[in-house]
Amino acid sequence: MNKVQTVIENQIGILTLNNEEKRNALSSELLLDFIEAFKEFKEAKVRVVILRAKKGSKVWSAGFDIDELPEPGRDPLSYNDPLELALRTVQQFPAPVIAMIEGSVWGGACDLAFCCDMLIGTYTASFAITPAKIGVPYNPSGILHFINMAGIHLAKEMFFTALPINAQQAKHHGILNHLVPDIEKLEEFTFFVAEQIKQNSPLSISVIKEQLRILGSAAPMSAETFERIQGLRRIVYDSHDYKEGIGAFREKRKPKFND
Ligand code: LCV
Repeated sequence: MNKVQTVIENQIGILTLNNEEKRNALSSELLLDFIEAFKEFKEAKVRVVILRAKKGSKVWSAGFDIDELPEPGRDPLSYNDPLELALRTVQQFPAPVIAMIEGSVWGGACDLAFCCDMLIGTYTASFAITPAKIGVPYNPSGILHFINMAGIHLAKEMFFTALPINAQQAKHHGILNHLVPDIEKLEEFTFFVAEQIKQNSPLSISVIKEQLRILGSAAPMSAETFERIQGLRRIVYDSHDYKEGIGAFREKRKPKFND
């Protein structure tokens, strides 16, 4: 497991993203290592997981690895893609997962952080939801994570502008549970919270976590409505803008989207 580092200390699993040269972009390789790490944590019966970047990181994660986005015409984020598997791994993990955030969080990495049970960050934390910047669609489960986390108006603003919100805004809107001044305090406080969780019943916590997961996505939807949402996404991943957005990122230039 090269792309993530894991340590277990006093029943706390610590997973550090380890792909600094690509700003912790979520490549398939990293995500498969990530899922493997959670399997180890589960076997070791850890009571809390802390998900972090290396100390001092300016970027917590740059999001989905854009080099791995498929050519137009194929769903870029389908049910069994590694990012989706990783999100469900976090959501279905039987103990709390705390995202400890230092630095900027982009696109799919926001989804990953938002799927964690709590977020604790420093003033360098920021969050951007980026599909419109690259000309890609977003999947219904991800959109629901953003609505649940940010509320509909902030979710719209973040999707439409693709601009980062800063740590204070994130705290104000309840995205960050806690905002602490610097990395030293971030580590100290996150471990303090983890220790508090460890005092409580792991069975009770795991059952309540699962209940919250189910209830949090309890909006009923007909099969026809679901197919319509899927169809809407296809319009984007079959489009000129999809090709242009990814091409522009690779060529390090501003994209020219269709009017
Ligand atoms: C591949 C990268 C990436 C990257 N992929 O360093 O949610 S969705 O729908 O939008 C979804 C599809 C998604 O999550 O898309 C990704 C969204 N992420 C972004 O828009 C952020 C893209 N990255 C950046 O804007 C910058 O890299 C930041 C601001 C994060 C860091 O800037 P910095 O100047 O520190 P570089 O840009 O120089 O990046 C270092 C290397 O990492 C690659 C990037 O291409 C560069 O590679 P080279 O050294 O080969 O030039 N890299 C960064 N992000 N998401 N590769």
